[in-house]
Amino acid sequence: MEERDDEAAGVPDMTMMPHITEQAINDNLRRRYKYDLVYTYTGSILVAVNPYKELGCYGMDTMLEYRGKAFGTLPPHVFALAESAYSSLRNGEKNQSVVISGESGAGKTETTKLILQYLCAAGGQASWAEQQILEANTVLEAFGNAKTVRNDNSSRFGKFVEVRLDGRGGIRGAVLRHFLLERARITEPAPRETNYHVFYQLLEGTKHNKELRSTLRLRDDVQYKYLRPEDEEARKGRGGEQGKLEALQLALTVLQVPPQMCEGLFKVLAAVLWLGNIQFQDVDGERTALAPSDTEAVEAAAALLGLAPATARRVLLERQINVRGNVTDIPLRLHEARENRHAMARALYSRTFSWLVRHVNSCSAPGRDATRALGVLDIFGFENFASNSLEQLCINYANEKLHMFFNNYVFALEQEIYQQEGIVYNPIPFTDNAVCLELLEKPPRSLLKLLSEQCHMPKGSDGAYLTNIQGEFGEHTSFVKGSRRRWEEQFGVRHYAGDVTYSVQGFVDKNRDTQQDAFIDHLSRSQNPFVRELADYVTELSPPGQDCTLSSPNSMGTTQRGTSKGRPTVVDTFRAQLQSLVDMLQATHVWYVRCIKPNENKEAGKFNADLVLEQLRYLGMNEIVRIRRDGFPVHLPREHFLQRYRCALPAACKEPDISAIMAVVGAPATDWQVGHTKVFMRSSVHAPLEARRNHLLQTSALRIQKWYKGTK
Ligand code: AOV
Ligand code: MG
Repeated sequence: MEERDDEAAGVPDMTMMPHITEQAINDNLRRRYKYDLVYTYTGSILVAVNPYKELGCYGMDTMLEYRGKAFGTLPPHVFALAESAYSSLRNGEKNQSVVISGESGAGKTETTKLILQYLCAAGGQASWAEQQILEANTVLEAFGNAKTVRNDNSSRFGKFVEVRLDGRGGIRGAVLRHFLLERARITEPAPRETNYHVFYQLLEGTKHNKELRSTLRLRDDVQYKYLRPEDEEARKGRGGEQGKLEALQLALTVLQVPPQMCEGLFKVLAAVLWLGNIQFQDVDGERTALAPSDTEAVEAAAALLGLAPATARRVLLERQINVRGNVTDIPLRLHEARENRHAMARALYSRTFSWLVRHVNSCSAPGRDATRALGVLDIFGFENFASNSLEQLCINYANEKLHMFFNNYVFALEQEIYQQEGIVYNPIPFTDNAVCLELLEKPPRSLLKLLSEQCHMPKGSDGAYLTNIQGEFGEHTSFVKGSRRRWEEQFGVRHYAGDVTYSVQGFVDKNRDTQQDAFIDHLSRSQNPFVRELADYVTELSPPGQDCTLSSPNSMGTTQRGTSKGRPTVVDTFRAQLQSLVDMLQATHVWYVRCIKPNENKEAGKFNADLVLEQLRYLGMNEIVRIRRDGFPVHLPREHFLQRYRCALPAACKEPDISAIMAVVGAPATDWQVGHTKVFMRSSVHAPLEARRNHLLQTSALRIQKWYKGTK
């Protein structure tokens, strides 16, 4: 590393920059990046540029350094933010949350892990609850992450981890919510991408564990189609999977998954792989048969799922329909049989994922004394691939929603409060994404709503949906009609982070997510105890909290038909989940981390200024720096302010007043104002006030200790 020249290394807080322009912000981040200073503040918002290499600043020593220190007293770091959220909670302030955003590969998941590690270390002794929180992550990453073209360890689900603490700051457990695991990947990973990590870990790990390998009926010499054997290249770059299976087994043990369930769970994974290899053949255009030369796949899948071979054959080749109580078997046509088998694989895998989340929640369930919560939100980042489908629409919709929440919190609400309180300030305009969100979700007619309507029609189709939205939204400023050539298959959305073209093919089926009821029925009678549990519930589609806190999911019994009116579709449920998440965040104090991706090649030391500039633009970084510099981000009710900081005044002072307190820390008059009910401050005033208060509290605690010892 080059020797550091402090001036050349930029400023640690961008609100301190003399001139705020996009270029200056970009330049500041670039300078810092050159010296491995990947963290930069904008007031209390943390900007993190992905280093793409081990930095050596995440050890216990660094954690201890940040322990108990007020925000801004040490160089910017994700630990400083975690410490502030944690200490606010301990000081009895409202529940805290950290919202981490940035595009795919920007570093959200790594940041989340660092925050959780810090919290778990901050709790003091490494307790069981802390161990479980960290191991839950190992499990979720194995089952929910995969290699994509943008990120070798891309999260294919969103998560909100709520760490629960008692009044003294001790960690008592965690509650996990998950959002929309990508299902298409299970049966059809995109070219140059992989399936979920766990499959490769299982195959690699059982090479050295022959016994498990034979229990799972896995074979060395068989190529599993769901793993894209033709695309071995895709797996390179992720490093070996050696030792990962042991780590996963250990994590499952820490999470108290009984050995019998563990085995059942691995059998389901192996069954999914075998399902992918089943070959069908057409009989007479109406009926389908299993390829006679290839019985191994069917037998293995049936045995692993604990089903009788005849039962398995039946659910693979026929579907049951229920007409007024009469159940009839209807043969599946070739393409239906193939698709039906994929649906079985996806149902098994996504139910396994939901089972794991639920299990984690039950085993690390916080006790009654865990009254405080610190949540960390890590979702899938904004995506724009060569081909985008319903998964990308949902992912990008989630990012729009959070962007709106951020804007609202940082700009709209903030300036509204200034106005109400009679504060003098220069209004700061910001780019609003409300119009795009309206297009996506606003009732009664929106892209998502019309999709669900289409799914409730017996003859609903992708084509009809596209015609529908083109007619409805042709003139909408956020809607982009597909290019002239492809307008009958594509449409586009002008997102805050750029235009994305979506291919409509598969939208209706994916959103319906129909499952064969007969299959689930058979699972409930399986010989495999884990499989029986999978038949029990449909949490993949249930809202946050897992246990049906919203009204809808109970009506989604497994025996209902997928298209019936009233049953929530995938996007209906996702929308409800997101809304409930936002409502919940609203009730907390929110900390923000904005992750930035420095280059497209996952390379260390490369800062592509154009790429960063694009992100700074759509994040509205320029306006953020401005409002944090010119605005008054810290507000406290007058009474609260006086109570909190009167300690800064000499004890003789009977009538504490705001200006006297401000004078003690030498706050310039431009940096604070008193509104009708609240005191407003810049961070430059708040930080020294807090530091002074902490110092005084510590010295008086010491004095009391001394006095106490003296009296003994
Ligand atoms: P993401 O969560 O934002 O993408 P990740 O957190 O998975 O991105 O980061 C992508 C990769 O960048 C990681 O696998 C690391 O190799 C590297 N990386 C990120 N942060 C750090 C760090 N602080 N130190 C070292 N390496 C880092 V996505 O999940 O795709 O939206 O859906
Ligand atoms: Mg991630």
